[in-house]
Amino acid sequence: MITNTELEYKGNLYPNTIVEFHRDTDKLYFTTSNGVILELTILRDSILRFRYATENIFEPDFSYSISENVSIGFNHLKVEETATEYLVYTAKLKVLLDKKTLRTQISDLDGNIINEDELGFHWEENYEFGGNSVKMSKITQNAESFYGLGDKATHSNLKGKRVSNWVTDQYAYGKDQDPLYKAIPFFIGLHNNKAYGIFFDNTFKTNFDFAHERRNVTSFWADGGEMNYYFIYGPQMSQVVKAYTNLTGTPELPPMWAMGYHQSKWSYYPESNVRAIAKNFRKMRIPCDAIYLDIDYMDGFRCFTWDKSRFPNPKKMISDLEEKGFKTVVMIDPGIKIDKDYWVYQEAIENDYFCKRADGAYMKGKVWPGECNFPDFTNPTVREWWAELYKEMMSEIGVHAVWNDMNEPAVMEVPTKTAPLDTRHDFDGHPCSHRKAHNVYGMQMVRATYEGIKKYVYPKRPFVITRAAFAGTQRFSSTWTGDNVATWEHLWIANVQAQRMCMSGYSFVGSDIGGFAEQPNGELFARWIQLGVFHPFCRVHSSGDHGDQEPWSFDDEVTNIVRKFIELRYQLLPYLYTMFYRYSKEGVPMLKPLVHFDQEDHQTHFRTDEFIFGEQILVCPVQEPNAQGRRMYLPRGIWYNYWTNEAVVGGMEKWVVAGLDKIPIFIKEGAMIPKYPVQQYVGELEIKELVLDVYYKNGVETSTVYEDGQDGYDYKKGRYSLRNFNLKGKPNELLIQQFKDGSFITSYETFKMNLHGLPFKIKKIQVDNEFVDLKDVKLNGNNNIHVSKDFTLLHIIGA
Ligand code: NBV
Repeated sequence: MITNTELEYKGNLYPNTIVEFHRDTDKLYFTTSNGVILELTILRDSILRFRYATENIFEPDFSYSISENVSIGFNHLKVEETATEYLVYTAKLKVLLDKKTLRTQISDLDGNIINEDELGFHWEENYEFGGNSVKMSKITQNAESFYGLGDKATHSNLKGKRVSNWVTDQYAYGKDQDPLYKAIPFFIGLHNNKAYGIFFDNTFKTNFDFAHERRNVTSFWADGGEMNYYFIYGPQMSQVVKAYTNLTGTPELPPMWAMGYHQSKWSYYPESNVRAIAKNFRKMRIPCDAIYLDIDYMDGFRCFTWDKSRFPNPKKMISDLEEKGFKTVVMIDPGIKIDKDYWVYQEAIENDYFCKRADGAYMKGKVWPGECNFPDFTNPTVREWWAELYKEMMSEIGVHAVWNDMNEPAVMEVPTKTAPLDTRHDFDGHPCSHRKAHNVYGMQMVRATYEGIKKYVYPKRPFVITRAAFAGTQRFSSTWTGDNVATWEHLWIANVQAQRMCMSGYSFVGSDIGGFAEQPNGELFARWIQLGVFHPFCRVHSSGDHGDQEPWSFDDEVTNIVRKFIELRYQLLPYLYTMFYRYSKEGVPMLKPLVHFDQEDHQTHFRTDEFIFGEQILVCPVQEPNAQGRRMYLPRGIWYNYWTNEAVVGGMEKWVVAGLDKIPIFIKEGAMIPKYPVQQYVGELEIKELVLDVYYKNGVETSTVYEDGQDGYDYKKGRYSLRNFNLKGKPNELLIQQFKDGSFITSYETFKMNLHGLPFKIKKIQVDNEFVDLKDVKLNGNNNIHVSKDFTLLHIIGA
């Protein structure tokens, strides 16, 4: 056992004996004789915040990550004192604080240790920059696994790894390369079938070591700021993820078209090229909702301008595209060209909006337009100005959405690839250097963008995309995983990254399908599309210098496969939209790794490839060339093979056939999957009937379908339609109850129920306790029936 006194000689300082304790409503303060204060806040029975001050002083309490809408309130709080410790009890947890060392141990009320300090909080004075390096070390529990942390391109289980968080432009990154574009200092620990989470709310560069350096120690530390972390108890991982997501917030519902298929390239220009691409989508009957303009639409890469030779009349082009069902999304970068004749530059200079170096000079960096200055997006006045810059672009020219790139910020020709660390930032009234503001710079940029877009597309809903992100950025924007490469390994990375982001509160995510750098062959492109249509954000993007990456750029076989899978995504739109609704409302991640689905099954703890899309669809991409299928793990339960309807028992590995035109897709038994007809774009067709694919189960399962106007805010006034279905199957009957909520009137009157796996022949059908003539429900063999959307109880009875 290392004592505190010994370690003081190794440069680290430790709290010593607690000499004072007091309680202030939901906050408990423990002060040590060497001036450390632990402020322990009880947010909920299972959410605690630990914050440590040294020299008796806390920093002002401020966070960019914590949402305004976080729900707080606990049922029970009691503090007891013994000779050696303080004991804090909530309705779910017991925290023990050692009086001599301030170390903590958290257990559930049955006495199971969930998380305990090893050395606990310690720090090092930072004489170079001021402040402290703050550190925390915990004991790694037996067989503990770790998940989360944003976009790390490494095995989903982080056990044995060390990672850091420093938002970085990492062009053509590789597997295990770290850090990448996002900083999300949140992880989930799982041991003894119990999960907890830790969110280290510190914007400096943070590091996490999961039993990498020392076998039994998990630690995290930051270059500055406070040791300030939230402890979230499950015991279910789903509860941890939901609670973290509630803490850092969720986005409002995006317009449904944002969930369609999107086509991008660096760059589509001139206008004739954009029009030709759009035309081909409709000609080839491949659904598509949005086309992206990369930096080359601008005049000399000046943001908020147009290159008039390439795009003489953007307004006309955008409205013509809109008529054909395409939305136009344009790129905006943070770097503002130093050009005295450029209005954006002038306004920023006049109003002192650019970041400055420590000694007062403007922070200057080279990006696409040449030398640039960079707005200080951590200044609320600058954000307001930035939001207004979108006015003309959105409300005059008619642009539908914006993607923010290079907002790490990325700077060229310097080894650090970003702003100098002495750059000053306002940090919303807490002035600081880039060391503290770097990780949130992109977040604050896209926040400002979001505010502008939201204002100027009103009464429609905003849609924004960002490359850089910090914890909480999901409230404002969707995201993509940056500059990946057209390799099979990157297909694996994209799969892991998307799941990991979902576990880190950030569900609206996708990769550059097909790879950004280099050129995929048709097979890789097809396989990537097959994964990409199951990602919340679904966009093909490429650097464009190695050839084309449109669905028709390969051979006919590939085009047909790509079309088939994009069509599947459009059919699944009501299912996907419902997933988003649950994410937005309840913080439920849209993709779930198997460990999230069934943490008690230890087989799931190290699975990377399989995931649950929403609640009931199991997907496993094929990630190798020349495959005719693959081995995969089916979690426990009974699953229907989507392609063959065969029911399979899970809880084991299986070989699943999947030639190039298929990937393994399984539907959970009892599921009712809503489908729309294939449309070429969202809103093209009035939905005449909602298809419900019903998968028989001997037992009970619930399904949900959420619908609304697909854009606009009427849903906030109650104009939505929420249907909860309770399916109950018995050997000789199937009962479906429907519970409805909301006042939105859907365009269809009936459901077409496709019945899969029914073990009996249908003899009679009752709707709301009345027998109906089988002709009226158009019973077709044993396969499907058409019933009114208003039923409350459907009873299918077998012979
Ligand atoms: O704007 C050009 C690209 C863009 O296409 C890509 O999606 C971004 O991630 N951008 C990076 C800058 C150049 C990268 C080499």
